[in-house]
Amino acid sequence: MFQSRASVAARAARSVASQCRGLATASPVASTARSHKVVVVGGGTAGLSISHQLLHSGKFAQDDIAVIDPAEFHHYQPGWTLVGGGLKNKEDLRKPMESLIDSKFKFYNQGVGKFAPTENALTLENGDKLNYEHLVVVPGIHVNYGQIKGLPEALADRHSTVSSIYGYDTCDKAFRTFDNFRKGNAIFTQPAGVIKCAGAPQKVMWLALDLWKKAGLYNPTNAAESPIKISYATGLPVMFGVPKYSAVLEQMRKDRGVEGLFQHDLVALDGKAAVFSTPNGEVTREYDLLHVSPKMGAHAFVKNSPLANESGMVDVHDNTTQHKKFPNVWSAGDASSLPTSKTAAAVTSEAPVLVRNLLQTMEGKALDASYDGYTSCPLLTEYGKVLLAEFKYGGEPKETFGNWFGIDQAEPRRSFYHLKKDFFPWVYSNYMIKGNWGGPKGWL
Ligand code: UQ1
Repeated sequence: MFQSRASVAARAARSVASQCRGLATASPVASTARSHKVVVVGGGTAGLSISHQLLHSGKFAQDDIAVIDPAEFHHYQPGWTLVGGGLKNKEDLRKPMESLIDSKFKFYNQGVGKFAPTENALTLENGDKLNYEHLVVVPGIHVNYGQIKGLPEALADRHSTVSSIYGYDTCDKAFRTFDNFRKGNAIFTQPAGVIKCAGAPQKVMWLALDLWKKAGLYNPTNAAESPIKISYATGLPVMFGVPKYSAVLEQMRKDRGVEGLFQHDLVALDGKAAVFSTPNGEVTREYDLLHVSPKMGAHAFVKNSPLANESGMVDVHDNTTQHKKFPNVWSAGDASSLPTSKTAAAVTSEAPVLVRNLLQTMEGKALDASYDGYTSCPLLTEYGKVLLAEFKYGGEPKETFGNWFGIDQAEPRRSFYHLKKDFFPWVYSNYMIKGNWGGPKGWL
Protein backbone atom coordinates (compact mmCIF):
# COMPACT_ATOMS: atom_id res chain seq x y z
CA MET A 1 0.00 0.00 0.00
CA PHE A 2 2.76 2.42 0.96
CA GLN A 3 4.37 1.76 -2.41
CA SER A 4 1.43 2.84 -4.44
CA ARG A 5 0.95 5.85 -2.19
CA ALA A 6 4.59 6.79 -2.59
CA SER A 7 4.56 6.44 -6.36
CA VAL A 8 1.32 8.43 -6.67
CA ALA A 9 2.94 11.15 -4.56
CA ALA A 10 6.07 11.03 -6.68
CA ARG A 11 4.08 11.30 -9.93
CA ALA A 12 2.09 14.22 -8.53
CA ALA A 13 5.29 15.97 -7.48
CA ARG A 14 6.83 15.47 -10.93
CA SER A 15 3.77 16.78 -12.69
CA VAL A 16 3.60 19.86 -10.46
CA ALA A 17 7.30 20.44 -11.07
CA SER A 18 6.93 20.24 -14.84
CA GLN A 19 3.98 22.64 -14.82
CA CYS A 20 5.96 25.09 -12.72
CA ARG A 21 8.92 24.84 -15.05
CA GLY A 22 6.62 25.85 -17.90
CA LEU A 23 5.51 28.92 -16.01
CA ALA A 24 8.80 30.14 -14.64
CA THR A 25 11.54 29.58 -17.15
CA ALA A 26 14.06 32.02 -15.67
CA SER A 27 14.15 30.96 -12.02
CA PRO A 28 14.20 27.32 -10.97
CA VAL A 29 11.48 26.15 -8.61
CA ALA A 30 12.69 25.90 -5.03
CA SER A 31 11.54 22.48 -3.95
CA THR A 32 11.68 21.36 -0.31
CA ALA A 33 11.15 17.65 -1.00
CA ARG A 34 12.65 15.44 -3.71
CA SER A 35 11.50 11.96 -4.58
CA HIS A 36 13.50 8.94 -5.66
CA LYS A 37 12.48 5.39 -6.35
CA VAL A 38 15.37 4.10 -4.24
CA VAL A 39 17.45 6.01 -1.72
CA VAL A 40 20.72 4.30 -0.72
CA VAL A 41 22.27 5.58 2.51
CA GLY A 42 26.00 4.92 2.31
CA GLY A 43 28.66 4.91 -0.40
CA GLY A 44 30.83 2.19 1.11
CA THR A 45 31.27 -1.38 -0.08
CA ALA A 46 27.58 -2.25 0.34
CA GLY A 47 26.21 1.07 -0.92
CA LEU A 48 28.24 1.10 -4.14
CA SER A 49 27.70 -2.61 -4.87
CA ILE A 50 23.95 -2.42 -4.30
CA SER A 51 23.27 0.87 -6.08
CA HIS A 52 25.19 -0.22 -9.19
CA GLN A 53 23.59 -3.68 -9.22
CA LEU A 54 20.18 -1.97 -9.06
CA LEU A 55 21.16 0.24 -12.00
CA HIS A 56 22.25 -2.77 -14.09
CA SER A 57 18.70 -4.18 -13.81
CA GLY A 58 17.74 -1.59 -16.45
CA LYS A 59 14.70 -0.58 -14.43
CA PHE A 60 15.88 2.87 -13.37
CA ALA A 61 16.17 6.20 -15.18
CA GLN A 62 18.31 9.25 -14.40
CA ASP A 63 17.99 10.25 -10.69
CA ASP A 64 15.58 7.40 -9.86
CA ILE A 65 18.29 6.19 -7.49
CA ALA A 66 19.90 8.50 -4.94
CA VAL A 67 23.08 7.78 -2.99
CA ILE A 68 23.81 9.63 0.24
CA ASP A 69 27.26 9.78 1.83
CA PRO A 70 29.05 12.67 3.57
CA ALA A 71 32.56 11.28 2.93
CA GLU A 72 35.06 12.86 0.57
CA PHE A 73 36.82 9.54 -0.04
CA HIS A 74 35.88 5.88 -0.41
CA HIS A 75 38.48 3.60 1.21
CA TYR A 76 39.34 -0.03 0.50
CA GLN A 77 39.47 -0.89 4.18
CA PRO A 78 40.46 -4.57 3.78
CA GLY A 79 43.76 -3.16 2.49
CA TRP A 80 44.60 -1.34 5.72
CA THR A 81 45.95 -4.58 7.25
CA LEU A 82 48.38 -4.74 4.32
CA VAL A 83 49.39 -1.12 5.03
CA GLY A 84 50.06 -2.17 8.64
CA GLY A 85 52.34 -4.86 7.25
CA GLY A 86 54.17 -2.40 4.99
CA LEU A 87 52.80 -4.11 1.86
CA LYS A 88 50.67 -1.26 0.45
CA ASN A 89 50.48 2.53 0.50
CA LYS A 90 47.33 3.88 2.07
CA GLU A 91 47.02 6.60 -0.59
CA ASP A 92 46.55 3.89 -3.25
CA LEU A 93 43.55 2.44 -1.39
CA ARG A 94 41.25 5.46 -1.59
CA LYS A 95 39.40 7.23 -4.36
CA PRO A 96 37.28 10.40 -4.36
CA MET A 97 33.74 9.26 -3.52
CA GLU A 98 32.26 11.27 -6.37
CA SER A 99 34.41 9.43 -8.94
CA LEU A 100 32.84 6.08 -7.99
CA ILE A 101 29.20 7.13 -8.25
CA ASP A 102 27.51 6.60 -11.61
CA SER A 103 26.32 9.81 -13.23
CA LYS A 104 22.82 8.30 -13.50
CA PHE A 105 22.51 8.62 -9.72
CA LYS A 106 21.61 11.69 -7.73
CA PHE A 107 24.49 11.99 -5.24
CA TYR A 108 23.95 13.81 -1.96
CA ASN A 109 27.41 14.41 -0.48
CA GLN A 110 26.18 14.84 3.10
CA GLY A 111 24.96 13.00 6.16
CA VAL A 112 21.50 11.83 7.15
CA GLY A 113 19.70 13.84 9.84
CA LYS A 114 16.69 11.69 10.60
CA PHE A 115 14.74 8.72 9.24
CA ALA A 116 10.93 8.94 9.06
CA PRO A 117 10.02 5.46 7.77
CA THR A 118 6.30 5.80 8.46
CA GLU A 119 6.32 8.71 5.96
CA ASN A 120 8.69 6.96 3.49
CA ALA A 121 11.03 9.89 3.97
CA LEU A 122 14.26 11.03 5.53
CA THR A 123 15.88 14.39 6.14
CA LEU A 124 19.44 15.22 5.26
CA GLU A 125 21.73 17.02 7.69
CA ASN A 126 20.99 20.33 5.98
CA GLY A 127 17.26 19.80 6.62
CA ASP A 128 16.26 18.87 3.04
CA LYS A 129 13.66 16.15 2.85
CA LEU A 130 13.83 13.13 0.52
CA ASN A 131 10.88 10.85 -0.24
CA TYR A 132 11.45 7.29 -1.39
CA GLU A 133 9.64 4.16 -2.48
CA HIS A 134 12.46 1.95 -1.17
CA LEU A 135 15.23 2.74 1.30
CA VAL A 136 18.54 0.87 1.52
CA VAL A 137 20.36 1.61 4.79
CA VAL A 138 24.05 0.69 4.45
CA PRO A 139 26.16 3.37 6.21
CA GLY A 140 28.50 0.90 7.96
CA ILE A 141 29.50 1.20 11.60
CA HIS A 142 31.37 3.81 13.56
CA VAL A 143 34.81 3.42 15.17
CA ASN A 144 34.55 4.72 18.74
CA TYR A 145 38.17 5.54 19.62
CA GLY A 146 37.02 7.50 22.67
CA GLN A 147 35.53 4.42 24.34
CA ILE A 148 39.06 3.46 25.42
CA LYS A 149 40.29 6.14 27.80
CA GLY A 150 43.49 7.81 26.61
CA LEU A 151 43.44 6.11 23.19
CA PRO A 152 42.63 9.15 20.98
CA GLU A 153 45.53 11.13 22.52
CA ALA A 154 47.98 8.19 22.25
CA LEU A 155 47.06 7.56 18.60
CA ALA A 156 47.42 11.23 17.70
CA ASP A 157 50.86 11.47 19.36
CA ARG A 158 53.31 10.95 16.49
CA HIS A 159 56.01 9.79 18.89
CA SER A 160 53.98 7.18 20.74
CA THR A 161 54.17 3.46 19.88
CA VAL A 162 50.37 3.16 19.95
CA SER A 163 48.72 2.54 16.59
CA SER A 164 45.72 1.01 14.83
CA ILE A 165 45.07 -0.36 11.36
CA TYR A 166 41.39 0.53 11.82
CA GLY A 167 41.84 4.12 10.67
CA TYR A 168 43.27 5.87 7.61
CA ASP A 169 45.30 8.24 9.79
CA THR A 170 46.98 5.51 11.84
CA CYS A 171 47.32 2.41 9.61
CA ASP A 172 50.73 3.53 8.32
CA LYS A 173 51.85 4.47 11.84
CA ALA A 174 51.31 0.79 12.68
CA PHE A 175 54.03 -0.33 10.24
CA ARG A 176 56.35 2.51 11.32
CA THR A 177 56.13 1.48 14.97
CA PHE A 178 56.63 -2.24 14.15
CA ASP A 179 59.61 -1.49 11.91
CA ASN A 180 61.30 0.73 14.51
CA PHE A 181 60.68 -1.60 17.46
CA ARG A 182 63.75 -3.35 18.90
CA LYS A 183 62.84 -4.70 22.31
CA GLY A 184 60.12 -4.86 24.94
CA ASN A 185 56.52 -5.97 25.35
CA ALA A 186 54.31 -5.77 22.28
CA ILE A 187 50.61 -6.12 22.97
CA PHE A 188 47.93 -6.55 20.28
CA THR A 189 44.31 -6.12 21.33
CA GLN A 190 40.87 -7.17 20.11
CA PRO A 191 37.81 -5.73 21.90
CA ALA A 192 34.77 -7.54 23.20
CA GLY A 193 31.76 -6.71 21.03
CA VAL A 194 31.11 -6.32 17.34
CA ILE A 195 33.89 -5.06 15.04
CA LYS A 196 34.61 -5.00 11.31
CA CYS A 197 36.65 -7.99 10.16
CA ALA A 198 37.12 -9.92 13.40
CA GLY A 199 40.35 -11.48 12.06
CA ALA A 200 42.21 -8.23 11.41
CA PRO A 201 43.39 -7.67 15.03
CA GLN A 202 45.46 -10.87 14.80
CA LYS A 203 46.43 -10.62 11.11
CA VAL A 204 48.48 -7.55 11.91
CA MET A 205 50.09 -9.32 14.87
CA TRP A 206 51.14 -12.30 12.71
CA LEU A 207 52.75 -9.92 10.21
CA ALA A 208 54.59 -7.98 12.94
CA LEU A 209 55.79 -11.27 14.46
CA ASP A 210 57.17 -12.36 11.09
CA LEU A 211 58.85 -8.98 10.59
CA TRP A 212 60.59 -9.24 13.99
CA LYS A 213 61.48 -12.87 13.34
CA LYS A 214 63.17 -11.95 10.06
CA ALA A 215 65.03 -9.11 11.82
CA GLY A 216 66.35 -11.57 14.43
CA LEU A 217 64.40 -9.87 17.22
CA TYR A 218 61.93 -12.66 17.86
CA ASN A 219 62.48 -16.39 18.04
CA PRO A 220 59.17 -18.28 18.09
CA THR A 221 60.84 -21.38 19.52
CA ASN A 222 62.48 -19.42 22.33
CA ALA A 223 60.15 -16.50 22.93
CA ALA A 224 61.19 -16.14 26.58
CA GLU A 225 64.74 -15.13 25.61
CA SER A 226 63.83 -12.99 22.60
CA PRO A 227 64.31 -9.20 22.86
CA ILE A 228 60.64 -8.79 21.92
CA LYS A 229 57.75 -10.44 23.81
CA ILE A 230 54.34 -10.69 22.14
CA SER A 231 50.92 -10.85 23.84
CA TYR A 232 47.49 -11.13 22.25
CA ALA A 233 44.83 -9.61 24.51
CA THR A 234 41.33 -10.35 23.28
CA GLY A 235 37.89 -9.70 24.71
CA LEU A 236 36.85 -13.10 23.34
CA PRO A 237 37.40 -16.45 25.08
CA VAL A 238 39.00 -17.94 21.92
CA MET A 239 41.28 -16.94 19.00
CA PHE A 240 38.44 -16.92 16.42
CA GLY A 241 34.66 -17.32 16.43
CA VAL A 242 34.57 -20.40 14.17
CA PRO A 243 35.78 -23.58 15.96
CA LYS A 244 37.48 -25.10 12.89
CA TYR A 245 39.77 -22.08 12.32
CA SER A 246 40.08 -21.22 16.01
CA ALA A 247 41.72 -24.59 16.73
CA VAL A 248 44.39 -23.98 14.05
CA LEU A 249 45.04 -20.40 15.23
CA GLU A 250 45.26 -21.44 18.89
CA GLN A 251 47.86 -24.07 17.99
CA MET A 252 49.73 -21.42 15.95
CA ARG A 253 49.69 -19.04 18.92
CA LYS A 254 51.22 -21.70 21.18
CA ASP A 255 53.77 -22.86 18.58
CA ARG A 256 54.91 -19.26 18.05
CA GLY A 257 55.27 -18.42 21.74
CA VAL A 258 52.59 -15.72 21.81
CA GLU A 259 51.00 -15.14 25.21
CA GLY A 260 47.19 -15.43 25.09
CA LEU A 261 45.24 -13.07 27.34
CA PHE A 262 41.64 -14.17 26.79
CA GLN A 263 38.57 -12.26 27.99
CA HIS A 264 40.81 -9.22 28.35
CA ASP A 265 38.96 -6.17 27.06
CA LEU A 266 41.10 -3.01 26.81
CA VAL A 267 39.37 -0.11 28.61
CA ALA A 268 42.09 2.48 29.24
CA LEU A 269 45.66 3.58 28.53
CA ASP A 270 47.55 5.15 31.38
CA GLY A 271 51.06 6.10 30.28
CA LYS A 272 52.77 2.79 29.44
CA ALA A 273 50.05 0.78 31.21
CA ALA A 274 47.19 -0.90 29.38
CA VAL A 275 44.16 -1.50 31.59
CA PHE A 276 41.91 -4.46 30.77
CA SER A 277 38.51 -5.42 32.07
CA THR A 278 38.40 -9.19 32.79
CA PRO A 279 35.92 -11.56 34.50
CA ASN A 280 38.21 -11.33 37.57
CA GLY A 281 38.32 -7.53 37.69
CA GLU A 282 40.78 -5.05 36.20
CA VAL A 283 44.19 -6.21 35.04
CA THR A 284 47.05 -3.85 34.14
CA ARG A 285 49.92 -4.72 31.80
CA GLU A 286 52.96 -2.66 30.85
CA TYR A 287 53.52 -2.24 27.13
CA ASP A 288 56.33 -0.85 24.99
CA LEU A 289 54.33 -1.18 21.76
CA LEU A 290 50.56 -1.39 21.53
CA HIS A 291 48.35 -2.16 18.56
CA VAL A 292 44.72 -1.41 19.35
CA SER A 293 41.53 -2.56 17.65
CA PRO A 294 39.04 0.02 18.94
CA LYS A 295 35.45 -0.56 19.93
CA MET A 296 32.83 -0.03 17.23
CA GLY A 297 29.10 0.45 17.09
CA ALA A 298 26.10 1.75 15.17
CA HIS A 299 26.05 5.35 13.93
CA ALA A 300 23.86 7.54 16.21
CA PHE A 301 21.48 8.45 13.35
CA VAL A 302 20.74 4.73 12.89
CA LYS A 303 20.78 3.73 16.57
CA ASN A 304 18.36 6.49 17.54
CA SER A 305 15.91 5.72 14.73
CA PRO A 306 12.86 3.49 14.41
CA LEU A 307 14.91 1.27 12.07
CA ALA A 308 17.28 -0.07 14.76
CA ASN A 309 17.09 -3.14 16.97
CA GLU A 310 18.18 -3.01 20.63
CA SER A 311 21.87 -3.09 19.64
CA GLY A 312 21.48 -0.23 17.19
CA MET A 313 21.71 -2.33 14.02
CA VAL A 314 19.18 -2.03 11.18
CA ASP A 315 16.66 -4.72 12.08
CA VAL A 316 16.35 -6.95 9.01
CA HIS A 317 15.40 -10.60 8.42
CA ASP A 318 18.47 -12.88 8.41
CA ASN A 319 17.79 -14.41 4.98
CA THR A 320 15.91 -11.76 2.97
CA THR A 321 17.65 -8.52 4.18
CA GLN A 322 14.18 -6.93 4.39
CA HIS A 323 13.34 -4.80 7.44
CA LYS A 324 11.24 -6.53 10.08
CA LYS A 325 8.77 -3.63 10.47
CA PHE A 326 9.06 -1.54 7.28
CA PRO A 327 8.93 -3.79 4.19
CA ASN A 328 10.27 -1.07 1.87
CA VAL A 329 13.43 -0.73 3.97
CA TRP A 330 16.49 -2.96 3.39
CA SER A 331 19.93 -3.35 4.89
CA ALA A 332 23.17 -5.29 4.46
CA GLY A 333 26.81 -4.87 5.36
CA ASP A 334 28.18 -3.68 8.68
CA ALA A 335 25.13 -1.56 9.69
CA SER A 336 22.71 -4.48 9.37
CA SER A 337 21.57 -6.89 12.05
CA LEU A 338 22.56 -9.85 9.82
CA PRO A 339 24.21 -12.17 12.39
CA THR A 340 27.43 -12.81 10.50
CA SER A 341 30.98 -11.49 10.55
CA LYS A 342 31.19 -7.98 9.08
CA THR A 343 33.37 -8.12 5.93
CA ALA A 344 33.46 -7.05 2.29
CA ALA A 345 33.24 -10.75 1.42
CA ALA A 346 29.87 -10.92 3.21
CA VAL A 347 28.68 -8.01 1.06
CA THR A 348 29.52 -9.96 -2.14
CA SER A 349 26.78 -12.43 -1.14
CA GLU A 350 24.36 -10.07 0.60
CA ALA A 351 24.11 -7.47 -2.17
CA PRO A 352 22.65 -9.69 -4.94
CA VAL A 353 20.06 -11.07 -2.48
CA LEU A 354 19.00 -7.59 -1.35
CA VAL A 355 18.82 -6.31 -4.93
CA ARG A 356 16.78 -9.27 -6.17
CA ASN A 357 14.31 -9.10 -3.25
CA LEU A 358 13.93 -5.31 -3.54
CA LEU A 359 13.20 -5.54 -7.29
CA GLN A 360 10.71 -8.37 -6.72
CA THR A 361 8.93 -6.26 -4.09
CA MET A 362 8.84 -3.27 -6.43
CA GLU A 363 7.02 -5.41 -8.98
CA GLY A 364 4.63 -6.81 -6.37
CA LYS A 365 6.21 -10.27 -6.57
CA ALA A 366 7.27 -12.64 -3.80
CA LEU A 367 10.77 -12.53 -2.29
CA ASP A 368 12.78 -15.41 -3.72
CA ALA A 369 16.43 -14.80 -2.85
CA SER A 370 17.97 -15.98 0.40
CA TYR A 371 21.27 -15.12 2.13
CA ASP A 372 22.92 -17.99 4.02
CA GLY A 373 25.27 -15.85 6.14
CA TYR A 374 28.33 -16.35 3.88
CA THR A 375 31.34 -14.36 4.99
CA SER A 376 35.07 -14.78 4.79
CA CYS A 377 38.27 -13.80 6.51
CA PRO A 378 41.49 -14.11 4.51
CA LEU A 379 43.72 -14.37 7.57
CA LEU A 380 47.37 -13.42 7.03
CA THR A 381 49.44 -15.75 9.20
CA GLU A 382 52.87 -14.52 7.97
CA TYR A 383 54.33 -12.69 4.94
CA GLY A 384 53.39 -14.85 1.96
CA LYS A 385 50.70 -17.00 3.63
CA VAL A 386 46.95 -16.73 4.23
CA LEU A 387 44.45 -19.03 5.92
CA LEU A 388 41.20 -18.53 3.99
CA ALA A 389 38.37 -18.83 6.51
CA GLU A 390 34.98 -18.95 4.77
CA PHE A 391 31.80 -19.75 6.66
CA LYS A 392 28.07 -19.16 6.94
CA TYR A 393 25.47 -18.76 9.69
CA GLY A 394 26.17 -20.93 12.70
CA GLY A 395 29.95 -20.79 12.14
CA GLU A 396 29.71 -23.62 9.63
CA PRO A 397 32.58 -23.65 7.09
CA LYS A 398 31.59 -22.99 3.46
CA GLU A 399 34.87 -23.20 1.60
CA THR A 400 34.96 -22.18 -2.07
CA PHE A 401 38.21 -23.92 -2.97
CA GLY A 402 37.63 -26.84 -0.62
CA ASN A 403 34.58 -27.62 -2.72
CA TRP A 404 36.37 -27.22 -6.04
CA PHE A 405 39.73 -28.80 -5.31
CA GLY A 406 39.17 -30.75 -2.11
CA ILE A 407 41.79 -28.77 -0.18
CA ASP A 408 41.59 -27.68 3.45
CA GLN A 409 41.47 -23.88 3.66
CA ALA A 410 42.52 -23.91 7.32
CA GLU A 411 46.03 -24.59 6.07
CA PRO A 412 47.77 -21.28 5.28
CA ARG A 413 48.77 -21.06 1.60
CA ARG A 414 50.70 -18.81 -0.75
CA SER A 415 47.90 -18.88 -3.36
CA PHE A 416 45.45 -17.44 -0.80
CA TYR A 417 48.02 -14.73 0.03
CA HIS A 418 47.94 -13.58 -3.60
CA LEU A 419 44.14 -13.64 -3.56
CA LYS A 420 44.20 -11.31 -0.53
CA LYS A 421 47.05 -9.02 -1.59
CA ASP A 422 46.56 -8.82 -5.36
CA PHE A 423 43.29 -10.32 -6.63
CA PHE A 424 40.72 -9.01 -4.12
CA PRO A 425 41.85 -5.35 -4.28
CA TRP A 426 41.80 -5.57 -8.09
CA VAL A 427 38.41 -7.26 -8.43
CA TYR A 428 36.99 -4.94 -5.76
CA SER A 429 37.82 -1.67 -7.49
CA ASN A 430 37.31 -2.85 -11.07
CA TYR A 431 34.20 -4.97 -10.61
CA MET A 432 32.68 -5.23 -7.14
CA ILE A 433 31.88 -1.57 -6.43
CA LYS A 434 30.69 -1.22 -10.03
CA GLY A 435 28.10 -3.91 -9.31
CA ASN A 436 29.73 -6.68 -11.33
CA TRP A 437 31.23 -9.08 -8.75
CA GLY A 438 29.39 -11.72 -6.69
CA GLY A 439 32.32 -13.10 -4.67
CA PRO A 440 32.47 -16.92 -4.71
CA LYS A 441 29.71 -16.90 -7.38
CA GLY A 442 32.05 -15.00 -9.72
CA TRP A 443 31.21 -12.17 -12.12
CA LEU A 444 27.64 -10.91 -12.21
C1 UQ1 B 1 35.70 -11.42 -2.13
O1 UQ1 B 1 35.02 -11.44 -3.14
C2 UQ1 B 1 36.28 -10.19 -1.69
O2 UQ1 B 1 35.99 -9.03 -2.31
C3 UQ1 B 1 36.53 -8.62 -3.41
C4 UQ1 B 1 37.13 -10.17 -0.61
O3 UQ1 B 1 37.80 -9.00 -0.36
C5 UQ1 B 1 37.68 -8.20 0.56
C6 UQ1 B 1 37.36 -11.35 0.16
O4 UQ1 B 1 38.06 -11.30 1.15
C7 UQ1 B 1 36.76 -12.60 -0.26
C8 UQ1 B 1 37.05 -13.82 0.54
C9 UQ1 B 1 35.93 -12.63 -1.38
C10 UQ1 B 1 35.26 -13.91 -1.81
C11 UQ1 B 1 35.70 -14.45 -3.13
C12 UQ1 B 1 36.27 -15.65 -3.35
C13 UQ1 B 1 36.63 -16.01 -4.75
C14 UQ1 B 1 36.58 -16.63 -2.28
